[in-house]
Amino acid sequence: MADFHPRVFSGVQPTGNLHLGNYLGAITKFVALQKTHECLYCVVDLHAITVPQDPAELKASIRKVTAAYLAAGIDAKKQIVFNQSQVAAHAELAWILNCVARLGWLNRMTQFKEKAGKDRENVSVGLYDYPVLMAADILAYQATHVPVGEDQKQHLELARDIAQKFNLDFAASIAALGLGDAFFPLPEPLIQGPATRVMSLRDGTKKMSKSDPSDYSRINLDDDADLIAQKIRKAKTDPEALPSEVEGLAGRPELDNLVGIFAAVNDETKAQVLQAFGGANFSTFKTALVDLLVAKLAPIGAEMSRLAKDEAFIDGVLADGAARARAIAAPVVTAVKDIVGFVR
Ligand code: AQP
Repeated sequence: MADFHPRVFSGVQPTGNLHLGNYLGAITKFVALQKTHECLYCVVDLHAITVPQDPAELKASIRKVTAAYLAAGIDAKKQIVFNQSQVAAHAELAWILNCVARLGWLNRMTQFKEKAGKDRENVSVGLYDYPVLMAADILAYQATHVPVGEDQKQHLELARDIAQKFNLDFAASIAALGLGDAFFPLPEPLIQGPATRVMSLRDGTKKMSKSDPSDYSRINLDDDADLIAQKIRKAKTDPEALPSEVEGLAGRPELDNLVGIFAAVNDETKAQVLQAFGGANFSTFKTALVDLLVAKLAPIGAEMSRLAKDEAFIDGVLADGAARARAIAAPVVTAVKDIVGFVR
């Protein structure tokens, strides 16, 4: 396989309030990776409209996610921050990859099954095709690394399958054009750390999610200190004290979740958290967790609100990022057209 220039791509949907799951599962990784990699961080608005969106709210959410990226520490001058709909390459490549991906592969996607539920006949074709668009997002930049939460693992595997099938189906054409033995890299998912799947504060078996009807199921990035304290105090727990070993978390999903959150925010392991809190009761642990969360999130929330008010600034960041993203994606899409056999 050819050597590919290391490049990171990832995105967040502008579909509501960003929460602690998005932050720990994705955004903190984005911030860390920019020290070592060239990165593109996208606000995936084309993905957002796979389910109905109010146009005014969508616009506000695109700006809010951008503000969250910046407030969390992403440097939009060094890296590329943009919204997907401003770069036509995503939709263009998605169509070509639709003709590479197999129906049987998409039929196995668990996120579609969960989101469509019983209303399968009435959901949009876009919701079904979401993973192919996600493959196009990544491959339009020949990205090699994709930081995501655990829930996106299956979609990443599909993106690798699509890249591999394209490379194999068009191997002769790729070679004839002098493009080496593979055109697309097989993108690596980066899913690491103690909080790759942050769970609902109300139910330790359900993922923390923007679309959960209960706001008490999640900590939003712009919740104030009082609300964070209330939500953690009300978070579901059990009557036992905290164990001293990680094995003691088995069968206690809500506790496991809170310990994972503490560990991720404090940049330590669950074992280290339990060494410190083993034997403590929940109120002691929750108080420490609130202090930790408030110290971490309050400055981000304040900066997000400040930035989100400056629409002209945010729109400028997105326009600049989109121009730089187009410059990387355009030659990739042109090469794909040549490989496939289009006249241009
Ligand atoms: N609970 C989570 N724990 C860890 N990581 C998570 N991510 C999402 N939820 C968690 C990661 O955040 C990134 C952006 O997610 P997204 O907004 O693109 O899509 P999503 O996974 O559909 O987010 P939600 O909150 O669950 O939205 P709804 O409710 O609209 O479906 C991804 O890297 C994701 O893995």
